[in-house]
Amino acid sequence: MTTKDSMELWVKEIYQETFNLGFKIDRTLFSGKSRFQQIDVVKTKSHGVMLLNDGSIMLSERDEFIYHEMIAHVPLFVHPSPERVLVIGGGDGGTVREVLKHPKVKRVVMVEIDDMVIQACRIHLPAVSCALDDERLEIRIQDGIKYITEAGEKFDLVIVDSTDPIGPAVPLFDKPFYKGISAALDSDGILITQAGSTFYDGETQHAMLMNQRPFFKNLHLYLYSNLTYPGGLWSFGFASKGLCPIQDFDGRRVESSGIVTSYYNPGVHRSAFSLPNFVAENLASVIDPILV
Ligand code: AG3
Repeated sequence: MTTKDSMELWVKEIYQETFNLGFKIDRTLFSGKSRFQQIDVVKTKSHGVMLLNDGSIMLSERDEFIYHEMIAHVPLFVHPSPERVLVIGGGDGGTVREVLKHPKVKRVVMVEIDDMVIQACRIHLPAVSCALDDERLEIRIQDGIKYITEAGEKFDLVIVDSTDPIGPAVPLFDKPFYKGISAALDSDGILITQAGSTFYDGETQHAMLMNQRPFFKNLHLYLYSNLTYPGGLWSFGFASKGLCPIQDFDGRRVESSGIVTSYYNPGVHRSAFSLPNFVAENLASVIDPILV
């Protein structure tokens, strides 16, 4: 995770074994090895506190609002009555913090496999983990795949706030998991998935969407900027049983909600689904056209 360079410590995320991304460290706040992974929380010189799992940057205080607002508000402002939300992963709490800003949401279940992530973020990232004690939230320390196969509860929205599809996260990008999620979603259901870098993960995006295709009527990809993940322009998958992220979206709902955001707004929502040609061409056979 860190490297000593002229006596200075740096976060060094090596991506796809070919290049690295560096951030200068001020000091280390937490370092622990759980049953599942290495977890580090460091204070960087330029991006505030940063969380890393197995050396991959999960979030920084400086830009986490972008990721968490986009993963949550896009589907919540498309679904007409999002009352029950399931978050798989997301132990830092950023996603549930945004989800719980919606008064319509009555119940959130967050299924995080690694309690150490939650505990480390409660202590060192209070502005991210601040909603973890909300009374509408049930936290389950459990494997998301196991939960989905056994739960039997229905949801309006499922958000998979996962790491990259490597190691233990691979099944979270596979068909059986998406089949289980589809079964757990009600008729207007939406699934949001962490879909990687537009530049470096084209194959992963294609494979992920192909695995979702049999279980969802509409499949889309949408974009957001990121300062701390390799490649800068990252994406989420939007899969639904029928709702269209543009046609079923009414920007006036955002304005009248009074929900305060720093990145997300109706214009950002719409434009996020406009894909650069190289992305659209790569995914042409698997995503649905946006009709505007
Ligand atoms: N989820 C991880 C996104 C992937 C980051 N990948 C990387 N750095 N190679 C972030 C969790 C935030 N709740």
